[in-house]
Amino acid sequence: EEGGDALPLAGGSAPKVSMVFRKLPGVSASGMGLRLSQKFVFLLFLSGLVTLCFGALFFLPDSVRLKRIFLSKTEIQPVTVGSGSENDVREHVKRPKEQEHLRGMTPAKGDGGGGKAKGLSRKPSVSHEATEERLPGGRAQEEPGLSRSKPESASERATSSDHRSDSDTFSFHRFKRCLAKAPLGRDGGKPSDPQTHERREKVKEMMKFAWDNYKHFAWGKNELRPLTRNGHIGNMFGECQGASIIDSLDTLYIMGLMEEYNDAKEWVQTSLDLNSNGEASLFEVNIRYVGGLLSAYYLTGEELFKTKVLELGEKLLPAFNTPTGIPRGVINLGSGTSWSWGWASAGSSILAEFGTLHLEFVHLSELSNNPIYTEKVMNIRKLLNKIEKPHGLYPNFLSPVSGNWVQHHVSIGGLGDSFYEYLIKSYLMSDKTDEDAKNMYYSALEAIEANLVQKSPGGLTYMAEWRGGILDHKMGHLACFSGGMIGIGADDGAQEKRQHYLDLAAEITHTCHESYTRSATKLGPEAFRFDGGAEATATRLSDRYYILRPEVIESYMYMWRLTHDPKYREWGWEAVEALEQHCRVESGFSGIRDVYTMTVSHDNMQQSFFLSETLKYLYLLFSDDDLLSLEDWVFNTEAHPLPIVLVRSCLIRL
Ligand code: DMJ
Repeated sequence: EEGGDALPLAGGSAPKVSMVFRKLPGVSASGMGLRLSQKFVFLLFLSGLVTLCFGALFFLPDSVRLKRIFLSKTEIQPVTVGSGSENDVREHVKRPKEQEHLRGMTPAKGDGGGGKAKGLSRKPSVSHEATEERLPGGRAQEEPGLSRSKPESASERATSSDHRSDSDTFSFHRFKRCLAKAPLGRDGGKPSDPQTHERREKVKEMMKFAWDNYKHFAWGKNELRPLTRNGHIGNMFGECQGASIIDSLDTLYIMGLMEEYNDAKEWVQTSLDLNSNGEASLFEVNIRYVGGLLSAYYLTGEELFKTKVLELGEKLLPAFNTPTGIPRGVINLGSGTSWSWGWASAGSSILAEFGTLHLEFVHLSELSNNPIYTEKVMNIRKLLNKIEKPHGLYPNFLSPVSGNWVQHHVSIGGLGDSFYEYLIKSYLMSDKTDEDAKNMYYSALEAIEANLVQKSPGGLTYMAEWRGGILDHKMGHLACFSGGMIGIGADDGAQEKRQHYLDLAAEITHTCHESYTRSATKLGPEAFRFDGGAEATATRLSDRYYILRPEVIESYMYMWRLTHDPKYREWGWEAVEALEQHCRVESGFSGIRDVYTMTVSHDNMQQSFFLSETLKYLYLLFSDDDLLSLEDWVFNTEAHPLPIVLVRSCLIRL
């Protein structure tokens, strides 16, 4: 203590300092005359001060350059946005959410957009009116400068860097202002002519009936069994439950069934458990759960849906851990292990499964500001673009290990279908910037036309299947979506082919309608043939069933929007009458085992896609075009509407 270890101060001497401190009680002669504990407290105070100053930088406006300097590299991430090109990379600086709240750019928790506080109340409730208030119609049109603009050019992109930090975190409020039309249209899409209105009301009643019975007998289960009046769990979603609820959220919402929508939302909040095990289909979970939750978020702005979908998205990523990055078909959401379907030859992955992730994954990146989802699907795209294709066709099975085709079976129906759908829809959803998707789609369509499209002796156009060069003259109900697909893609092919594609779309839709009219029940079989004298009819007993599928009605809806030919509404109404007559049972709707007999036998299953797709497409068919306008939305393959990501270029300008 006598100053032996006192530090000499500049210009001073140790003994002097020691003397000064020696006069103070409790002061040591060690260090600067401070005791060890005092040095510790002093250092603690100093480090606290430094942390405070540094932290304060984050609360300063964006323009403060210091902030950028202090941000670490990991916080500046490249994000590819649906361009299909590796060069289309934008930098996005992550910004803490709190800052946006301070600046009033995004709703603070609990306000109209996020609804978090509402979400915390025991019974979250939203009325259509209240939500409509939050979704004012046509704002973008009313405010010059806020309307949709063409995607920015490379040079515009370069100069827009100053705005990037304003657009990196998704803001639901700004998103709404970027839509060309209010999502629900002017009056919820109410048609002006009384007959169409009456038909639309009928479809709404069917939805309510299907929902009420599901709620009563199968609440929380995946589907309703309407004859035995219980729930079906199945194993497509692992141990995830409530598929009918997730699939119904957006349908209930657009129909204005708000009490039902609120029940569904409350279930998501209190009971949707994503920490489950079991074998789940990556494809089914993606199109129904991810798609359903994304749509629910984009329509309502409820943060709950966004939180859930981002939680789920992360759980799907391990499926991509293969040598090629082509995901396997089955995943355990709990453990993250994944494997191929036992029935898929040589451990292969299926084209319609790994090729039907793009739309949802681009939106997962949009909402999470994490490029990983887009990277995963762009990698699939790249591999498919590069690989050699027999006659330009895409076979249905690919090895996730070698990246080679496993069999040469090509189909626009099951196993292949939605891969083609997602090519053209990726292009449309990217606000027509994803040139790779467009080129791949048109090349595929050319190959399909050259190899698969056939004309029957009776003059019906159909899509045959291809087995290593040999045609199977069969068309599945699933393949009937292609009328709508070719229709919505018609505008963007070579100019002179526009009419050609519209005609082809109309012919395919007509053939699918024929498959309905040629049955006793006026519902279409699972597959119909064009050989052995058959024309659009099922020849095998095993193909005669109808499980409430949407594809034919889906094509009616698109063709109606594209042509306004009244026959499509008439055909839709025929389907409503047939559904009512043959599929409606006392406690819900059921598929039937044979469309060719009037003594129907029910399969006791109300599929969740009946609520999500069949009834939604019918409702849209009898609504005005501004309800979920095709200018703003694309529908995923389960009919969940996702916004066109033009929003991003618009957001940058706001
Ligand atoms: C739906 O789950 C989707 O449309 C999927 O793409 C194919 N089949 C069913 C409906 O038939």
